[in-house]
Amino acid sequence: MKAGFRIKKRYWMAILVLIILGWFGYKAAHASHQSNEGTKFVIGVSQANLTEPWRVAMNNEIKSESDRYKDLHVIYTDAAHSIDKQKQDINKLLDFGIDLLIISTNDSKSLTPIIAKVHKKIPVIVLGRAIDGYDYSLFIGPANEVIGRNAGQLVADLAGDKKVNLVEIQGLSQSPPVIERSKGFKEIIENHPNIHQVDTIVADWNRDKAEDEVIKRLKKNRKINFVFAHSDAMALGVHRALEKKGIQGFNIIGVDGLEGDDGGLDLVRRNILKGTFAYRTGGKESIQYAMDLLQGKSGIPKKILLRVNKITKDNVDQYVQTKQNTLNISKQQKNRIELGFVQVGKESSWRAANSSSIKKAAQDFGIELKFKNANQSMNNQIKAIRNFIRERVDIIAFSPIVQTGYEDVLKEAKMAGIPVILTDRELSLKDDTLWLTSIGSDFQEEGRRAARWLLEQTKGVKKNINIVELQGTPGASPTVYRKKGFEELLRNHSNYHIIASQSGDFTKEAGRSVMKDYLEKYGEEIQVVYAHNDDMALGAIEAIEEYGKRPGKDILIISVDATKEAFNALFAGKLNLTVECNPMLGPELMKVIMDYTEGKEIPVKIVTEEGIFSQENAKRDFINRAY
Ligand code: GYE
Repeated sequence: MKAGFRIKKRYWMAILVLIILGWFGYKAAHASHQSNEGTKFVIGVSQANLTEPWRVAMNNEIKSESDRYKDLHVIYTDAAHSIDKQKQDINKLLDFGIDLLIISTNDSKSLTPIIAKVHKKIPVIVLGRAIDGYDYSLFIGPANEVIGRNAGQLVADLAGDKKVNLVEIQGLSQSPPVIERSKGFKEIIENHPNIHQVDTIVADWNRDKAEDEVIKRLKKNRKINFVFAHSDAMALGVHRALEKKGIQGFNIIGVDGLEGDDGGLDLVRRNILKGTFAYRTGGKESIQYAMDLLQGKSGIPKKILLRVNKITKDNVDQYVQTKQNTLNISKQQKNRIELGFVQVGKESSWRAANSSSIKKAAQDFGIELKFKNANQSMNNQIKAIRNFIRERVDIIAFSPIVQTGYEDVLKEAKMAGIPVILTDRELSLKDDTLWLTSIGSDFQEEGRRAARWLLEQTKGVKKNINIVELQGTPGASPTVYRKKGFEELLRNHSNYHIIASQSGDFTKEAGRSVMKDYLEKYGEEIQVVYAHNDDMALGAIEAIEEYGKRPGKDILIISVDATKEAFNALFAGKLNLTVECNPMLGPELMKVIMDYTEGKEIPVKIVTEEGIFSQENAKRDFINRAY
């Protein structure tokens, strides 16, 4: 009897457990269904790993921002450092039917193909680390070269004239932030003969690896007194190694500036780090832009580079308190925002398209626009900016004719509490706190695209190829960087020679007259013209025809801008390539102004989307052109 009773009791217990499990299972399913109730968008977040504190902070930012949208559901995956697993994660997210992918990768190459494939189906936001090429909707990440340069400058400031034996501690070898931070860092320290980089340690962003490696190096070189680590986590590893060895007096500089115990800000406060460079992870911005993309908003750029803030003992507490980009204007106080805009001039058809884009976007966004033309004179621009300051406009935007000479007037605007936005062209000023953000093209990449096309077209040609160059306005950022990018790729090919290079000031007339001189001087030797904009190229085409040669056939013509007139020259077979430089910056300018008035974090650089147009693909794209 007893045994039988025992069996019955177990039987009923099992039934009871099953009922309880079933009930919780139903609740969980119903709850997840409830949490999906009203879901309009599903975003997939593919994270490379969650062992790097920076990525944990990034996911937390994504979570807190996405919680603000009731119609949004987010699914997270963690690849745990495995490239293959991240590929599987991406496919799993696609199988869930996500509407948009946010992905943060470890390196730049391995996932580029699968991201390009996904981008053909749904929008893709690449977050934190760049990938090769441009097959994605939007990249959001820190201005890594700025981080490197600022870190180099901080070492120089801390060292003064003292002798420095420095070790650089890098993250994952060949990852974009490592390459860019290292490049910026070396650009600065190579100008300081007292600073010697005696070693480089690759610690894969890993704190413990940094700790182990630096102990080995210290045995070889006891004179090390400075460390620049590409992340605060690795910097902490160095500190722990030195503490174990009882070594004092090291100057350690990190990057990331995260909150929390052992975060960069805490390490600076505790004087473990002499400095770090804080920037937002981009998690919050990725959700904001994802919703803009999913809702079909205009003015979405191609790249967003996040502002970098140098943090030392002097400003660490003030940094934490200050709300980034605090406004002295708010929408409820003013029904319309007043924007003072100072244009370069009327030198090119690109400029005309740029001006009309800004005027139309101001109307579309309901922003009151005060528009001034400087007729290619920097003094006129400075005068116009001063007038806007006197008139107390809410915000100033302008396209600097040249890269230098505006520091004083920008300081006056900052003193007056009027934020300034750079559009189109850039400044070479190191102090990037003098402007809110810079919206425009990657001019150096435009130069590379021109060279890449030429190398492709002349692949296998062994004989000398002589190029004449028509430069833009001397000292203007497009001139400087289109030249730099073009030369960067040709440098490795000894049979390409730039036999002449002169400014045509971005105008058709000057382009024509300079080309006339080139033809008189070099005649038959010229095989290629590289013009920094279409207007000068069109002037050169006229000069070549007058000389009796066939532009586009006897002499290859390569230019930049991709204006309507350039397309007509492509169709006529007189131009061979025009690299797009998008002048339609109006929507992005007005959108960033609206974001700013809403207190959103504003990136330091916003890069526009661009392509290239040859005689082969021009017809297909011409009809959709806005300029
Ligand atoms: O290429 C040229 C204009 O600043 C990118 O200026 C712009 C350049 C453009 O005159 O046509």
